[in-house]
Amino acid sequence: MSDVEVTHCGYIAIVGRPNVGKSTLLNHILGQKLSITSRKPQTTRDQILGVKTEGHIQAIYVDTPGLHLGETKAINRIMNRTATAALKDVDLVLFVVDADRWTEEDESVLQKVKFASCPVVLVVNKVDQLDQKDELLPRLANLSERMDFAQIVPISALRNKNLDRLERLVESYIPEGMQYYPEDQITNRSSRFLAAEIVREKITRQLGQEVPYEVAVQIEEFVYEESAIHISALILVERNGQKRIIIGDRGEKIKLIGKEARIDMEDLFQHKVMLNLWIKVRSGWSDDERALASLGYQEE
Ligand SMILES: Nc1nc2c(ncn2[C@@H]2O[C@H](COP(=O)(O)OP(=O)(O)OP(=O)(O)O)[C@@H](O)[C@H]2O)c(=O)[nH]1
Ligand SMILES: [Mg+2]
Repeated sequence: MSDVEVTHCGYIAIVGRPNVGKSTLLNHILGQKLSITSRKPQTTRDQILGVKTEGHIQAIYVDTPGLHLGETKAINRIMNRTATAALKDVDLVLFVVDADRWTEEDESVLQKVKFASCPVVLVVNKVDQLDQKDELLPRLANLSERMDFAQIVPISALRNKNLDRLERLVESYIPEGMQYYPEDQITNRSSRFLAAEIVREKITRQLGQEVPYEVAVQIEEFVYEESAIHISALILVERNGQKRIIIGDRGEKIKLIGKEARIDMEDLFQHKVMLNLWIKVRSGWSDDERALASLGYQEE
């Protein structure tokens, strides 16, 4: 007779400064696009869980907003606090850095992860961007002196390089325990949240120098019908100029944003989607505690 199967379950925080590739890493580990990404810093704004269950092992990855310096708006404080909170009560920290550079913001993340009560693995991402292959080893040696890391793993999240090795390493840190999520569940976030995030990603990618955190998306309608999911999303921006950019000449940009968002939503929900977008200027919302609370961002 077989006895009770032993299961493993653990939390892994993915932290680092903005733009190092944390969300890209999560998506490539899951093999599914869950967390939004862009070339601009401060793309991820909320903590999001990505759950990967393989046989008896469940890995719960926590993607976090990039820890950043020098911004004082309420939204920035909340984002930094969200990222710092993820360092507590996890079984492992993946500290992600860019192979190409070490900045003041990396240093400030380092000072925080030093206080984590669990092992910290340094993940050196974007190795595909190094001009010379022989640059890597001296860089890793240099990084290894900054802290007593459990391991250092060079990867390219975008090109799926060395992710297998990283995942096997992560598994070795996952303790025995009951699995929190059913094996087919990949996130703790609702479909509404994911839909809003997809719209925000498409907008972020269209904006020029404008900062992504000045755009918020609120789902006003999410109705599932046999024929299609009907979704209405309200886009909030800080300034008129941003509204003009998002709408574009004769509404071309917003049409494109809507089309790209719909395609991603259909892919994620595996269902036809009818998407409506609205846009409003509400200046100062990203520094307004009440407006933030109504959008789901709470200061404790
Ligand atoms: N060349 C290269 N680019 C990468 C790699 N991983 C991520 N990127 C790119 O880096 C940019 C930032 O990636 P994100 O995953 O959004 O970064 P993030 O750390 O989640 O950023 P925030 O959410 O703003 O903190 C995107 O343009 C990615 O395509 C990589 O391995 N190689
Ligand atoms: Mg991110």
